[in-house]
Amino acid sequence: MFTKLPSVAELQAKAAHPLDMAKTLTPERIQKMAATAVGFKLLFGTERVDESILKALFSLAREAKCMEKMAAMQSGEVINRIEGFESENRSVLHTAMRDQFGSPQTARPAQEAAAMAGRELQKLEKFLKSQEGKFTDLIQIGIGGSDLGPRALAIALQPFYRPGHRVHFISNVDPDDANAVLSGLDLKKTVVVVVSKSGSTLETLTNEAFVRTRMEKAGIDPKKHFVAVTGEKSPMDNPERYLASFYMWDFVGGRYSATSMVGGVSLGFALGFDGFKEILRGAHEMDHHALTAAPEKNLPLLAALLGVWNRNFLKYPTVAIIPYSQALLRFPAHLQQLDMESNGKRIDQKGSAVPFSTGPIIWGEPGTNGQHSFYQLIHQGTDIVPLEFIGFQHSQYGHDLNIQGTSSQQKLLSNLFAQSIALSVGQTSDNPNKVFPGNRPNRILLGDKCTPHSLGALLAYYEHKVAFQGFIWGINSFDQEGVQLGKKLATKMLHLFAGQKEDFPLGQSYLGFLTKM
Ligand code: G6Q
Repeated sequence: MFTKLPSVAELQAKAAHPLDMAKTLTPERIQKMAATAVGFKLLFGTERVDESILKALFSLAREAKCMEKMAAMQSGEVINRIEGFESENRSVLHTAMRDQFGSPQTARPAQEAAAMAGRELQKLEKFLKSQEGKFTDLIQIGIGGSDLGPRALAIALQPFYRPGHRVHFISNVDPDDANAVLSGLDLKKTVVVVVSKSGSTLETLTNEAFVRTRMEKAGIDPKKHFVAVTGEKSPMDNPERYLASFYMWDFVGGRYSATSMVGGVSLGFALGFDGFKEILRGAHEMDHHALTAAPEKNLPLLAALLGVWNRNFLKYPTVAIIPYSQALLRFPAHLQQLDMESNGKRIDQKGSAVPFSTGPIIWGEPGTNGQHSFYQLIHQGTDIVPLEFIGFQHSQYGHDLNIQGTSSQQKLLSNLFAQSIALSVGQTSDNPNKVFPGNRPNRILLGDKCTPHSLGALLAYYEHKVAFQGFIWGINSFDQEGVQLGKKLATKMLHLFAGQKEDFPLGQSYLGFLTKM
């Protein structure tokens, strides 16, 4: 168990006397505490760690067998399980979806999964060619893992879209979501991709019916406009109803599925097949890095260890992820799901309640916008919020203007670096209202430019950071029992709405409020 690992006691002792960053942060430290891989630099001089703490964190990684567990995951061992109890009991092979570029996995389950993904990719390439010129707009209908990752990527990569191609998303069962997207679209030139691994998600099936009906009313044959992405043999696996059907499998979790066909159809439509493959290539390079790089140079492992230091030893309950990049507008929302659904767990892989904190609360917004909103609390509030900044040296469009000696991109980066230093070092003053205590841990992940390739790498960096943390805590990062109870009760509630008999007095009393309004 995590708390019994030998390095934990050492780290606890060190955490009792944390560094004072006002005295610690130097130009040399910023230079030294940096690691580079797959086009990204991780700058962590502003985290509250020194060489001896880092050394103990690397011991922790060794004791928790982080690298062995990453190898087990990527080779397809059954790691999604709770020993001795009914559980999903499967491999975790989202990495196989992008294992198409050399240095392949040699273990049989991983090879087989990569071959299955390869076949779907070939199908996608053919499909995109066959539909060339027919559609200007694509709507993706899906929710949770079948929405957040693909949507975050699609928003981030708009400058790379093929001319005349637009992508839209419908996820919420709120009819206003579908209506807002549908208004203004020429349905004759619209292709709809319905994405549901289970093929049985209420919101998605409802929205599919909603849009199908709209098409039928407009005299359009949905069969020529609807594409399915689903699990084999799911209720949606019915190629008769669709223009094309693509598959995903049990061994790809919803929140890890953006690089499967779950993201493939819409991103391939928008960017072209080669553009989607660039995302996969970037992700694959980060997979290989996570698997093979020494812990001291391994970006996702370093990020995971620094996160564990902040969470379990300095005891901070939340993490803000702040991209200084408008492209990454919805990336924090994807990471919220990725991290909190994976590591928001209270039992270990043997089914015992854990006596320590696991996944933190993840939230975030792009900078500089956040600076004009919640940064007050981050600088001077009573709770310390560690921050993960993401930035890119170059803008995507490259059109920029020099105003008063600096470009907009330079203004963006100035703010990023200034915040990192201000949060770390703080400010003294005779006026208590102008005191900044500093010691707010933060780090910067700096890339060159947000492109399909770098975004694929960034996506995988976070997937592996989350996985490494789960390995350290000994929890199962790949199931999501926590969302089941609400779904079950919502079904009971729906029965009440439909006037059916249902033994659910608590729900009945809520319903009572509606009729009285
Ligand atoms: C992700 C979760 C969850 C899931 C949605 C949609 O890891 O399992 O967010 O993706 O509930 O599920 P379907 O794809 O089955 O519709």
